Amino acid sequence: MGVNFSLQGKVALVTGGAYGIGFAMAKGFAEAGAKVAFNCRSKEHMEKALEDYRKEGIEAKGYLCDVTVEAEVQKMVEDIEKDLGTIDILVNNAGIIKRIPMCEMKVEEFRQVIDIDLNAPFIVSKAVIPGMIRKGHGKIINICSMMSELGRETVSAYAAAKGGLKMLTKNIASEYGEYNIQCNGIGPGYIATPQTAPLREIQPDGSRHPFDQFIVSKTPQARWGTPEDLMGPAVFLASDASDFVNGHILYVDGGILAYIGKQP
Ligand code: NAP
Ligand code: GCO
Repeated sequence: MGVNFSLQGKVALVTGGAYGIGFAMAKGFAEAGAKVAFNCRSKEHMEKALEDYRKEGIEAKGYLCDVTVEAEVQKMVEDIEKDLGTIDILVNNAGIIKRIPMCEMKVEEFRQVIDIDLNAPFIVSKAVIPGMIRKGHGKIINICSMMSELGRETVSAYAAAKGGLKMLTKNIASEYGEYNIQCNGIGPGYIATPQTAPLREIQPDGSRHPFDQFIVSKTPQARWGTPEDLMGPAVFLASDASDFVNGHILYVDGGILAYIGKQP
């Protein structure tokens, strides 16, 4: 029996799949045969995304939905089930970051990051799992982060959320493995998307951003990741090929977590 990486006939929901990492993973799923659904909050982002998917030859279905609002999520899942069928693959990708020194961060700012990056994966998973149980299988992929393992200045809320998301991943794997649902995480390293654009801005003197230089020096592969670097790992964790992988966080980081850094 050959290894099966195909997603033929599967229904995949990628939250926040309008652009960035989510868009790339959804493209990978479509190329592997899946029917793709995605959501975002902005009508403008939605319309641009549908055009971008069409340019890739993908008839993705887009849903305007704020993943922090349970009623919106439940309606979206019902609509996807009517339009495409029961969801086989869920990627909790939608997320934000706020880079503010902790003691300067307002409580509502901290809460907003936790709400989107941690509470929402709970809300969406809770809405999708019953259908997976009925179907007898399911794949949940939570997009964690290097900040599920490490901290750094100004990202306290984000690191707390992504650390929690790592443990939510392990707990879903523990609680629903008996229903043939595998729940794993992907921990991207530093990826060139709109979320990290401020860290890569060219300086007034034309030099690269100091953080850009720092990350490249800390990455054995000496480059930022691209959203496309996440496509293969996502297809693997969404496919039958990973049916006995459960509760695992797959870091796709060019080796940065393994590397102490070059001696100056
Ligand atoms: P991005 O470019 O900022 O895209 C985020 C996506 O999430 C957008 O489609 C956004 O669309 C959507 N979104 C945000 N809040 C939402 C909400 N409340 N409801 C529905 N959709 C929402 O981010 P990215 O860099 O692709 O990152 C995607 C995921 O990977 C995030 O979870 C991020 O934490 C994680 N990650 C990123 C990196 C990196 O280096 N880029 C590394 C590790 C992990 P709307 O604004 O239109 O809603
Ligand atoms: C930051 C970056 C990181 C990346 C990613 C790393 O400000 O440090 O945004 O948090 O987004 O999460 O894995």
